[in-house]
Amino acid sequence: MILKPTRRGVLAGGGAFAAGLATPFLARAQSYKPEYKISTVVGAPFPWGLGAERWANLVRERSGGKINMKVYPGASLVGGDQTKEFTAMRQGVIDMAVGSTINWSPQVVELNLFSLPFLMPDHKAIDAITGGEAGKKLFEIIGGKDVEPLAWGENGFRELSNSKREVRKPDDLKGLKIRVVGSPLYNETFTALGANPTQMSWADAQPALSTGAVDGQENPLTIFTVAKLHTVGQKYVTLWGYVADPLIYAVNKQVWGSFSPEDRKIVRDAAVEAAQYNKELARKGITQADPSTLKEIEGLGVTVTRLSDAEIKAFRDATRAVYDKWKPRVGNDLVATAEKAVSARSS
Ligand code: X2X
Repeated sequence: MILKPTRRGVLAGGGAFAAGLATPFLARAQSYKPEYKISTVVGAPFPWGLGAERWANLVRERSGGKINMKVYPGASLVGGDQTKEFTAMRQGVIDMAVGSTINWSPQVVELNLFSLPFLMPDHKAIDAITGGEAGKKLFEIIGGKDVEPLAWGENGFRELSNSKREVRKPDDLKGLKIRVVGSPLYNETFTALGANPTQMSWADAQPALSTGAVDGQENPLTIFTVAKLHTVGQKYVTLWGYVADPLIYAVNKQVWGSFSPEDRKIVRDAAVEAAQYNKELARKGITQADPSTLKEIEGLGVTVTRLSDAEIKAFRDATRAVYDKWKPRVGNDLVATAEKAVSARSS
């Protein structure tokens, strides 16, 4: 059925020689889908969703409309269960994703690296890991699982919020019900701190906060502001920067293989540019040089607590056993490479 018109078209275009050259091209052109679905957990105007939109727009523009990518936020392609996103992409149920390392860590255990408490003290530390040997190794691992990773974006440093009280020391967390996601590493971290962690998706988290079924959560401040978490009772924010989740821009391998080399370059370059834009947005307003987002949150009547180094050390000490336990699970070499990159980073 498909072959006949193709052959006729090719032969009409100039005989057997041209047919030999042109067939692979036509076969490929025919296999392009009308739409490529990008999965994300949050859409625009979160930096995460804006990055995914930018990726789609750049590719549409540069491919002359041939590659049409569409963002599906809310992990809607996996029924809201964000921890199934990687499997769905691997199986080709979804074509592409801008996914959090946390959500993919149940399938890619090495991605728990970024969830080791207090591994990364600042943005330079994240960049030293993702931009160095450890980042390369992680892309190789993902590349071995039917997924082509293209670029590192960012959700961000995950700060703690709750509805009950200011948290300055581990003891303040005692008995607080905290929503977490992803890997058992989070359960262990919060249990070590005396809190009462409970796993749930982002879709379930907001109603749970709103009804008081849980007291608190941890997420980047851009998620806090855009999702207006102060309206679901989150009155206290502690800046402790205990983990950060990078995002990975990625494509199912079969889809990737179906693109011409020129189109692959378009998709990869666009991912790198969009991820850079995403990172800039994710880092805006939360640094000491530019605290505008922090001010905005305080303006909402939220108490924002910045911990001193000594106060952070108390949390680090309390979670050290979890770090040590997970180090071999993540991979001793990989963690050592990441630790070295962090201590050698430029300041
Ligand atoms: O569910 C979360 O907390 C979120 C939105 O940050 C992730 O998808 C990891």
